[in-house]
Amino acid sequence: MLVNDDAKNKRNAVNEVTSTAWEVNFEGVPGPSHLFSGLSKGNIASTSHGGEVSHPRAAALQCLEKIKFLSSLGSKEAIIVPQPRPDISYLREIGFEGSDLEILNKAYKKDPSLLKIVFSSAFMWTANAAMISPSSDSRDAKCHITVANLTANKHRAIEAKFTYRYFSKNLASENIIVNPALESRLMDEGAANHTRFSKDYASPGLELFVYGYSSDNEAISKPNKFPARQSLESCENIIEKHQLDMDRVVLAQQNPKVIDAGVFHNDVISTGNLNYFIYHEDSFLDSDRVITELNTKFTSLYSENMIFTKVTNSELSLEDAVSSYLFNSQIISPTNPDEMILIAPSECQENSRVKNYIENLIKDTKNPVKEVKFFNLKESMKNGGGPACLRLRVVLTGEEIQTINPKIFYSEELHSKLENIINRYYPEKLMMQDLLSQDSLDNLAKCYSAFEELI
Ligand code: SUG
Repeated sequence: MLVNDDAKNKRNAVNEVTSTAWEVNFEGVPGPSHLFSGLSKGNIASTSHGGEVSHPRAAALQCLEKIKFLSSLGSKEAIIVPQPRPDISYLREIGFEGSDLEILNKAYKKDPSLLKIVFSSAFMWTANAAMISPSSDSRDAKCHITVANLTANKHRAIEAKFTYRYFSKNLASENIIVNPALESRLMDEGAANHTRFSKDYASPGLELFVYGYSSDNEAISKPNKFPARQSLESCENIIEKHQLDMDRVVLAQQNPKVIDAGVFHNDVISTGNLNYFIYHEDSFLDSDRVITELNTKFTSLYSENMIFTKVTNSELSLEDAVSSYLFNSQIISPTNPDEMILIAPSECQENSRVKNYIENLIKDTKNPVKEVKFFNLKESMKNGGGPACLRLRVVLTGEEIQTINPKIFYSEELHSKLENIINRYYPEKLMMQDLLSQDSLDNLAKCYSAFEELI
């Protein structure tokens, strides 16, 4: 991809004017029909907890606790409200007719898994909502958002319509371009397979796109046991749509071996923030090449090296990595880029090998991680979603933030309104059959109109 000088000048000029930018976390909130449905093949937590009783109220309150804490540290937090469920439109599209309750009963009789799809609360994992390139990265100096099509799983593919409406309504402007999901052939799971590196949030960044297979090139190896969810072609399509230069992009293939070990998204096995990347040695098919390319491109941008932590099998097995979700921790640096905080799931604290690993990481002065904070997100974790899955990172300049709907930003007031809705409408315990009544449908409808009024 060639860059013309005009575009480059424009990009540099914009960077000078908008020298302040923030990473805004767009946080997901579980819905009142949060269930353990065992829907995601290759996601070991989801399949192993399928059918258990869920706790929607606790699920949502656990997430709010995390958001409140991040906000108290100075992190900019925005909320993506739960998507309305059940998604009856999907059942109508595939031929069911009648009132909502009649449709649900007919679908349940035909195939109970149809109900698992339409009641799914998987939208809470907003890291899968979209792929984002900030304006400092693109040739047209605009922020680009491409909604993920999530075509690997039907219960996730139904999210794209609402997500597109949400971003179009609350973020889209002359400088923030919201693209609809890619055609379904190009399988895309959003920012869970994408990490951006930079010196500070305002500077042009280096974007890492990770794929699990190629739809067009049979020679590219595939996992044997579990499905790969992100195609090389979807990454290429987004790189082009977002107007990124290849000298600031790195493409990496997930190691099929890790997909078969339960790494259905790359954010289950590596993560980064600013100039720092922590990854398991088995993350990529050619991890050494990926790391060298990242460092070479980062150095040519900033004349300084990136900082890497390679976690070896002897330090932590893939099994420990997947069961504890260490790599799905959020790494944040709300005040100082050299002082990063790991926001880890409490499962990391409960596994002594992982806990020791984190303690040593913090002691080691060669990396910027200075502190860890553990969160109980068990209701999300039982479906395979850790702290990082629950947020979508969007780097925005001060000017761009001004153009966004202010109602979506987290505040104490929004917190208490969300808490009230959750305490009022969310069941304490839930099994799918509990949802098949007019009372339950009425309760869900009231709950969603309360959310709609908020934003
Ligand atoms: O797509 N789980 C989600 C978890 C997504 C995690 N996100 C990131 N890694 N960024 C998924 O597999 C399980 C739903 C259920 O079984 O009820 C589910 O969809």
